[in-house]
Amino acid sequence: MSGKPRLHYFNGRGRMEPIRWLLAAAGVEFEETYMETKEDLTKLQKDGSLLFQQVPMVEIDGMKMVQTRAILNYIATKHNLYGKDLKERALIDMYVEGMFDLNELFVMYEITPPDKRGQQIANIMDKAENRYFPVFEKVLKDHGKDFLVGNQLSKADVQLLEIILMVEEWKPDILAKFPLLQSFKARISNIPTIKKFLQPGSQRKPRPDDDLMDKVMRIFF
Ligand code: IBG
Repeated sequence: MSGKPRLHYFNGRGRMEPIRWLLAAAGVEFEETYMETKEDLTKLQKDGSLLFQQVPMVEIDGMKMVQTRAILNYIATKHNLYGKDLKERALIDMYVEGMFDLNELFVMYEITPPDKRGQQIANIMDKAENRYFPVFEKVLKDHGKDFLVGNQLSKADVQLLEIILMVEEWKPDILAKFPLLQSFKARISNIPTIKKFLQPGSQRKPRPDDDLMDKVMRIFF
């Protein structure tokens, strides 16, 4: 075994992408095994690798971890990306849960029928612009610091950049009304590990296309 974490998922964003982002931001190299068919999922389910019969699953430090948030919390704690005390952690949790709610809409997009996709994207853009981004703009404005919590990089910053870039793929001017999120984006994108992850050829996954959406349907439904 190489000692590198191994990620088990399909070759797309879904619920695994925040895990890829966090490992990359922490400077951790990782390997991936992609499921291509329902049989690949069934095999993992039958061999006892998946506690709740679900992926994402990450082999890390001798464990087979499942549950996206548990995996993220483990990586964040291990790499000091989870605040310095209980109150910072509480803030990080609140911000990240909001981001998960927004991200979940993107995850669901991957299984949205073609005739409903336009409506789903419109809903995501509306939620980003009117519910979530104003909150993070205000957080940055109120404390005047470079990072969301405690003036040091945390998993909340990494996840916010991920979601800003996802929303911008659909609405490039989404940050027009959010000057502090614009500078936040530039700052976090420039952190060396993250900058590297943003380069072409990294393990970052592209926006889902029709082929990927078909594959997801075939594996899970
Ligand atoms: N709470 C779990 C987590 O956060 O990890 C949920 C995990 C989950 O929903 N996994 C799905 C799964 O393994 C794959 S995400 N399902 C198999 C099963 O038998 O339950 C894929 C998915 C997408 C979009 I993308 C909608 C639904 C599923």
